[in-house]
Amino acid sequence: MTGPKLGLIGKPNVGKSTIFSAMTEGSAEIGNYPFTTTKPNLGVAYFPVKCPHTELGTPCNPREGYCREGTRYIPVRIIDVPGLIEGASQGKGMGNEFLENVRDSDAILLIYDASGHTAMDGSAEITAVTSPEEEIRMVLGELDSWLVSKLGSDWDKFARKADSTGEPIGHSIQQKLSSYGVTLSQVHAIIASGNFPGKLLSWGKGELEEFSRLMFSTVKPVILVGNKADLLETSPEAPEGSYFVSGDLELALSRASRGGLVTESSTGVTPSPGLSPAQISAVERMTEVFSRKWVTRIRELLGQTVRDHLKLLVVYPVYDDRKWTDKEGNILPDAFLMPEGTTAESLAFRVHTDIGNGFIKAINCRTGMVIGRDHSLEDGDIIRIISKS
Ligand SMILES: Nc1nc2c(ncn2[C@@H]2O[C@H](COP(=O)(O)OP(=O)(O)OP(=O)(O)O)[C@@H](O)[C@H]2O)c(=O)[nH]1
Ligand SMILES: [Mg+2]
Repeated sequence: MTGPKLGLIGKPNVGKSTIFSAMTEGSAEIGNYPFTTTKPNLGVAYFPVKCPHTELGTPCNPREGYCREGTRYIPVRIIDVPGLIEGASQGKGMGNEFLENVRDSDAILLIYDASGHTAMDGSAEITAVTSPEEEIRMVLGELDSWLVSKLGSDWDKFARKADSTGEPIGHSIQQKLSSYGVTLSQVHAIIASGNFPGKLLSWGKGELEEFSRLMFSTVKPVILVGNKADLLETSPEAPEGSYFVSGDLELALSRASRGGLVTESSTGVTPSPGLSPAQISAVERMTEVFSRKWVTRIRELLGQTVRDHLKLLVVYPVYDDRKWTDKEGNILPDAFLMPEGTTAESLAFRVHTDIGNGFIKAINCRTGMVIGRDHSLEDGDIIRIISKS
């Protein structure tokens, strides 16, 4: 599995494992008490795109993910980690263990309790004991302090050595952060977008904090997800840019659907015949909550995370530009996630190093146009690469 990795983080008891289970159709342990999760859960979830096979009229044969009724489901990796409390960056609670797990996440879904019914330490409360803003500030603060402490460890020694080599500072920082999945061009972009002195020895805590803030807004975007939307009656006005979901109802619906109690389609949820009045009223409840305009379904959240926040495109490489198949005749076997601005040549390298090295030209299979190595690809493109090898 090669898809991007999304980390679910947040304070205890906000519903991370519930969302994880609903996303992955798995069964992480869920409990109404803090620190239910003591070890990270890893799983695979799928986000939907309209499958180009509908243009061909013949079903596709995905190598990864699956396709149902013209919708292709593309895999992403999800990690659910133990709840985070204040002081986690200094190792409090399961702090360090949790934070190490987001190291190689491509994006972070910061799950908070939009209903404000979970106390800061994760115990369930009837009355609102914390504002979502306070909760988000705490989690972001811990993320920042953790990265600052990692980046800042042995700073003087590191900076003196790096400055003396005369290497560009981005290069040294990227090496220091090599296990965090940050590329050299991303480090350069961060440095270019802030106000950083050219000598690392001149950097202080302020610079490290600024670097961390930029890293979590660009390289590893943090996406705010307010859970327990079912407990709210009206759309919350804040925080800006947040999504609102109901992990509980998502999980109930996915279980009901797998158990044959309901059928879900693009038009809604239909109860199967023979349900009890209690089951019917549960289905009505789900339908009502999911019909709220401000509530996002979690698979749409995954799709938007991949496209709008990680800025990845879905591209379909094929061998036959008319039948859209590989050499074995499989229709649209691969759906690759590639960064925006990806070229035909970089797709060739993603298919295989030899194909990249032998690149001659590519064909946009929808239009039949020949495209060169530097041509930027677009979301949904179906591309044939012609290569010497
Ligand atoms: N009303 C409501 N309750 C929810 C929702 N999602 C989760 N819960 C409940 O919140 C409690 C905590 O859920 P978990 O998924 O275990 O929370 P967690 O964030 O993984 O907790 P830790 O592993 O302890 O950090 C459980 O009682 C869930 O049933 C939701 O969308 N709505
Ligand atoms: Mg949990």
